[in-house]
Amino acid sequence: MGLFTKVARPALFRLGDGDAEHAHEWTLNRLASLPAPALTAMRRWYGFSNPVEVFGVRFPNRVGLAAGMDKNGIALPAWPALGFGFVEVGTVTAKPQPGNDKPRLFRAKESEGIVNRMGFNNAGAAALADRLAALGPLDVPLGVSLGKSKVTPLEEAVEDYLTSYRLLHPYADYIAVNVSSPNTPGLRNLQDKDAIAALLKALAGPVPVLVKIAPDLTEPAIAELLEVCLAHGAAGIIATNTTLSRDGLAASDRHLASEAGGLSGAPLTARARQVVRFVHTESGGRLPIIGVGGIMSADDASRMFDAGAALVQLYSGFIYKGPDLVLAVARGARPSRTAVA
Ligand code: FMN
Repeated sequence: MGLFTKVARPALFRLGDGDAEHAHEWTLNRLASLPAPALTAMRRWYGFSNPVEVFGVRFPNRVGLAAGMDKNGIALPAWPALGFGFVEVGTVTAKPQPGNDKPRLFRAKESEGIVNRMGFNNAGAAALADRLAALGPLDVPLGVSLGKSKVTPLEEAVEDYLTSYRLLHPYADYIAVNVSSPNTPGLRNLQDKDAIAALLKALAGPVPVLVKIAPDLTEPAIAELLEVCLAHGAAGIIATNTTLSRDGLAASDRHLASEAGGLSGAPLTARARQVVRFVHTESGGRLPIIGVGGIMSADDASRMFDAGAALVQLYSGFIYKGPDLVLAVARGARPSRTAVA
């Protein structure tokens, strides 16, 4: 059992008992203020090199930080030091917005899950662009996740994404189009054929664009979306976002079933993998996949690779297991022969 599991996690979870979001903010701020020698020491411990090229981008290893952990990019140098081979910042929106009322983040501890309805709380695309300009290039690839501002009507979504894209694409190794958060009313309608086609057309350019999808889509809906992604030059699929399902919650966490929001972590493992397998098979391996959802162990990651993922990302697993998991997944990453690389 590593230092994180033995000491840091219990302390953080106690800190977060009343307010999980407070624990999150506290940790992010600590990570943001780590001095360079500490980052170097961490990197020596957690860094693992196993380079791979996917959609034309070279990754030092196959394990990334999922969107939502560092929405405003305040702790960017810390993530590679914790072993991540790429980082996805955001989701950011064209207009800064406060997100939903608190509380909006709940830990389902027994189930190793998280329920959140953050609602894209973020400082806005321009603030992130300023931060990235000041920081200079990261030494791992940077994905930038874009979402729709809450106040923007769905009919004006393309222009809203485009505003963020124009500000941020110069800093991004890839752009993630988030059309799958359950916490912005109507957002998931943008997964429909015509809407995603319009978005992909508008964002076509030199930077690879990936589409992040929900685990609650039916297979016919995913198949339709994949056709559009292939027709309009999407570079890949990120599967999956959080689920509206409440299956897999342990008895002591059942009270969270009635909280609105998306569920992540262990209850999502099987469904996310199933979606990755479907995307891989249905697209004939033509769309590289970033597999995300319920990766809580190196074994879960191996199964995600076997299902067809070229890269994986962690969110809840990192909260529950800490940086030891990043290293274990990076070390064990052996994508199957069928995975797109
Ligand atoms: N996904 C996004 O694309 N954009 C977000 O802003 C975002 N915010 C999140 C906030 C929280 C608190 C959590 C728990 C997840 C968020 N996600 C967001 C979803 C994660 O990136 C990931 O797709 C999902 O949690 C499944 O992975 P996991 O089971 O490893 O957590």
